[in-house]
Amino acid sequence: MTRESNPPVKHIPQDPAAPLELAVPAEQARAAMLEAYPAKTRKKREKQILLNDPDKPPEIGANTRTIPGIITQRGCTYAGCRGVVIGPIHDILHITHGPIGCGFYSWLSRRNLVRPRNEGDTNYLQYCMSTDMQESEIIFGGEKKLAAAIREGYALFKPKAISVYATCPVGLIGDDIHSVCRTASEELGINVFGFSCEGYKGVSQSAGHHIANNGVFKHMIGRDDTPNPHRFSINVLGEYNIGGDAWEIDALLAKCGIHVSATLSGDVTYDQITNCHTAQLNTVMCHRSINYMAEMMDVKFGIPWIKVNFLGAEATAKSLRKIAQYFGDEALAARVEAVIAEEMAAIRATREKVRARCQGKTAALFVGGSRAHHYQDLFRDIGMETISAGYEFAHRDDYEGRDVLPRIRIDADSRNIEELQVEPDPTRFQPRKSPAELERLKDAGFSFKDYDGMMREMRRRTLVIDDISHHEMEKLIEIYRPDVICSGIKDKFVVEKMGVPCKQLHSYDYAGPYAAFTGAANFYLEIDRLVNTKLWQYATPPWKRSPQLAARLAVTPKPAKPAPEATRRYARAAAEAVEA
Ligand code: CFM
Repeated sequence: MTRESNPPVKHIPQDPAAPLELAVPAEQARAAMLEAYPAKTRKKREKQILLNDPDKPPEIGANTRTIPGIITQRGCTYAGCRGVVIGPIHDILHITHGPIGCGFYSWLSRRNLVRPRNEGDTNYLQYCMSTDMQESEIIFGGEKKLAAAIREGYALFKPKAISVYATCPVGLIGDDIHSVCRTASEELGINVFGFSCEGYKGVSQSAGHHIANNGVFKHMIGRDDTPNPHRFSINVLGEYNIGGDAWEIDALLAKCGIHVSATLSGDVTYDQITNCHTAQLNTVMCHRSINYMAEMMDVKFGIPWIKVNFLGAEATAKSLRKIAQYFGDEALAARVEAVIAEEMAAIRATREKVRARCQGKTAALFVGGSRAHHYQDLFRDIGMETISAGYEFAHRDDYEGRDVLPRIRIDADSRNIEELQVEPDPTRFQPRKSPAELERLKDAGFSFKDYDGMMREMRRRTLVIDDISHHEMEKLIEIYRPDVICSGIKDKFVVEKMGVPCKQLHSYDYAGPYAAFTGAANFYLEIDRLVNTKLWQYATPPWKRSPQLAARLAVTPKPAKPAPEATRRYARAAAEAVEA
């Protein structure tokens, strides 16, 4: 298969604001995706598949229920709470109250990477703890079993804290996990707290993020007021250390002289979280999963927050400069500039080499609630174009920018999730900047609590698709055949069977790190390998085998190239080995 037979983009204009000239106009691709749906489904999906306008982002249907029968990429509320936000805290015991499958699938020991800092540091993440509910508990209630599990966990490990997560059946039968936790806390003398994060609680894992933020805020933040000795101390919120990303960010900031008090939540301890309200600034990587926490800490303790992105060399440099500007210290700013110059120089050759090989190639990204946006910066670094992107579960503000917040209608599903009423702490609220300093920053163009969203940074008339279905993904590939698709395990093999390389951006296919400068260079090299490999030439896609499909797609059916002798020899040897 040769891509040249059906290139997705006819012309790439120099001006980043100008639309790409696509071989098949985006309107046509959208119509082809919607065509197969029954009227009611189509009406809903029409609001979720849009043509982008970066100047005036169109209103997208987001954070709504997936239509039953559609194959979605989404996960559940429990996954967002226990799996994503709280899972990485490595020295508290996480007990899943529910059937064993929920605990097992959120074990995530390969995801939550931990590097103990000091002798004797504990890491419980290698253990998977669950109450393993059975039919008898479903019928007669599971509270006793939960209380016993908490006692047993404490007896075995003597942790500083224990957290309990409710799964769907727990909510359905009405176990009161919070009262069990309160009793256990009094009995054991440690912090024990629960999360009502039943899988069905919201329309996706996004609801679980909100529930997790509320719980961490109520039960952990602010419990230790030990003064922070670091002058330039920040928290990195919404960074989950996938593939070691948080370690790259930590090391880079340390080189600049900036101390990370806590990363919520990646390789982080209970003590770091209980004390992180003493930092000077909150920086937010993944806006979707943790904007609630940033807001609540600002109101209660006076810590302002800014949006950052450490994915992509240019984006990382911009974020470092923004942090330095916040602190307003000349020596710090100079150090940051020196670090940027040094790091950029170290990856320049790699970036240029890869750029020469990838320039003009295309990507499509469908991931979670922030990466489908952030990774566009990495592709931009190497001259690749994002022709389509979308989130699994993000809200309108992640697409259109935070200025739409007052205009978002709160539906019954969102109302289901508690909004904490937070007030300034009577003794601990302490604004980090004086009004005069804030005014100066504002005059210099500095903005707090700002997130422009994905659409403002994507090309005009590219396709933005919320909660993409398998059917739509297949159509997208048939029509555009992007050089790479970034997605997750639910699509990976469907995409690859269609002859398009797929990079998982949730697990990184167990590679990475991709954050900061060294991480960016890793990503460039990996994308180069993916989009320039000859491997895909040896796959015969369906339209090469079917003249009818080829006619429909207006491509010329050609037989697949025979593999070189060495490859055939290897295949023969492998087959013989299997037979033997
Ligand atoms: Fe935030 Fe995430 Fe993401 Fe997310 Fe996730 Fe994730 Fe993600 Mo998978 S918190 S929204 S719920 S950046 S697990 S670390 S990769 S879907 S884009």
